[in-house]
Amino acid sequence: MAQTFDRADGKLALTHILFALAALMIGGIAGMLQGMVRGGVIELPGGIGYYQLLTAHGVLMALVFTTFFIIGFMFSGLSKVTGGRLTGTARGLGWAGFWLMAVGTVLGTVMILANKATVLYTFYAPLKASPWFYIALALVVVGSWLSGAGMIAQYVSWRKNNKGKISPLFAFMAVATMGLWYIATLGVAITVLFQFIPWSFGWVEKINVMLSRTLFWYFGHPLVYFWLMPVYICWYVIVPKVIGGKIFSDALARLAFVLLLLFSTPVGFHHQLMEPGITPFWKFLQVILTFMVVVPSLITAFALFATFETTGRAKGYKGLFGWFRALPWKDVRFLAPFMGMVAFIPGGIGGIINASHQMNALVHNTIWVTGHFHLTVATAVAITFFGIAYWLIPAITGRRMTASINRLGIIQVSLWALGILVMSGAMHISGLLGAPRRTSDTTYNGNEIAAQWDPYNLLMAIGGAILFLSLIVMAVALIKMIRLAKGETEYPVAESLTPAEATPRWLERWGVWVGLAAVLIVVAYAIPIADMIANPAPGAKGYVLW
Ligand code: HEM
Ligand SMILES: [Cu+2]
Repeated sequence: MAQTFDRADGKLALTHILFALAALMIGGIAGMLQGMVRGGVIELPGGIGYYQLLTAHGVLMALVFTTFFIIGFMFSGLSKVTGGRLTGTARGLGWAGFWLMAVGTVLGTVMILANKATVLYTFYAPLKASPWFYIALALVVVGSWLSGAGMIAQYVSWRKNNKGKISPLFAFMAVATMGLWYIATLGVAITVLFQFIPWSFGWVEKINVMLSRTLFWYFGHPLVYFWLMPVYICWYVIVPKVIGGKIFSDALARLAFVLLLLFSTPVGFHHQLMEPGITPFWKFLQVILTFMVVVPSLITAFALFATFETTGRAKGYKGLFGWFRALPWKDVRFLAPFMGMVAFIPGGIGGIINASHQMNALVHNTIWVTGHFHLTVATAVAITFFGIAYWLIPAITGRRMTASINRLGIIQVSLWALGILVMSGAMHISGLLGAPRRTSDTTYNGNEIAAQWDPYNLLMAIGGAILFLSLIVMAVALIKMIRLAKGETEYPVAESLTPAEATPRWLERWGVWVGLAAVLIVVAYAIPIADMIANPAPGAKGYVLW
């Protein structure tokens, strides 16, 4: 019997998802304009600064769209797999978290629009924003902590009522994701509370720049895994069901998540390879740890294709690659995440290039980097989220997904893939030719090398326009979805090929994993951070350069 989605839980999840998509639409306008400006197609009207726009884009896309979507999606899945209903505590914490994050987002956006926080989403010191911008960031982080507490409360309550059983895979993965989030956000919370807020209020004159950047990247790298892990939830748990198959191995999936929890944090220095003030040994160590994340990524690639193959063979498809034809190419619930997987192949390879010290020297701060993360977060992650939205919204609002929604979805994600191919491809090439990221249109006084970038700048603008068109199609689909007829839409959650008893219990020993994660963080960070505090550079006053 189809189980209707709990209405109160549906409302919590839907509010998060719609908030996320609103941020995506506004961020998308900014992104499209950036492409146009860089391509020399337009100039910004009304005194809007390029960096102001870029700050809005980075914050709304990388921080707001992702976080709200992830929290909404994970609450919905928890409700689904842990008995069809969130406990009052979990739901209450979810709403409290939502409101804190929403207030923080609005406050932060107002500060950016007022041109009082044009510091980009990385808010590097010594650029100094209004203190209210940092307070806004703090509200978003604290809000997400409440939501995380809600999810963990739900998981704990399930385990209490199901003693001795292994938890549902979705719930395990959601807890691992939020566990990583708690570890990661500790860094950003410390720098915002103890460095940026006192400094921007003028209570202290100077800021320790190296320390603040280090704490930012202590957060900034695991942030990318916080985006990716919910995507992996979809790839591991949702996609197998959509294609009519089963999860290849429950234990392997859990192992991948445990490895992500361990190796996502002690690696932030790979964003600081070009910075003085960190000795090469610590950079080397963190780069080695960075490459450990390749292991869970390859596990994931293996498990997914194993699922595709076993499913196809079970349906009777023969030959080495016959199973490929068994995949439901005309189902947006599959096509979108599959496109995400494909984008993640060059995205992942680019990541390995970026993290390698010598090659980083070539691409650092060029628009190659922007090309890289539009393949990863803006495609592998975003397009998977789009694929989720098309069934999730009808499922949690008790409506029936139609063929026409599916068709719009296919058009939308195909346009997105095309737009990214053009824009991100151009970014990669012109980045290799030396074009800097985070720069408005400039000819560098007619410089020859800069002239080489011109055709790619134009391609970026064209790609950006296609991406924006994709968002318009999505807006149309959203309006249609709200007006769908009442009915049922499946919330796809796959079962495992292997029996649940086959999963080793030690995978669920959180104390061990969090403890090991802490040990790795201490090994990678304790000495260099102690050094930054004990032997600080002179410290910087704040600058407002916009
Ligand atoms: C309509 C779709 C999009 C377009 C046209 C677009 C375009 C751009 C462009 C042209 C830049 C580079 C500007 C520069 O360095 O000078 C940029 C930066 C960026 N984009 Fe996008 N983008 C889109 C979607 C997204 C999405 C979905 C995400 C993340 C979920 C995202 C995250 C970012 C981030 C984090 C930056 C870097 C900001 C910074 O350097 O401070 N973008 N985007
Ligand atoms: Cu990183």
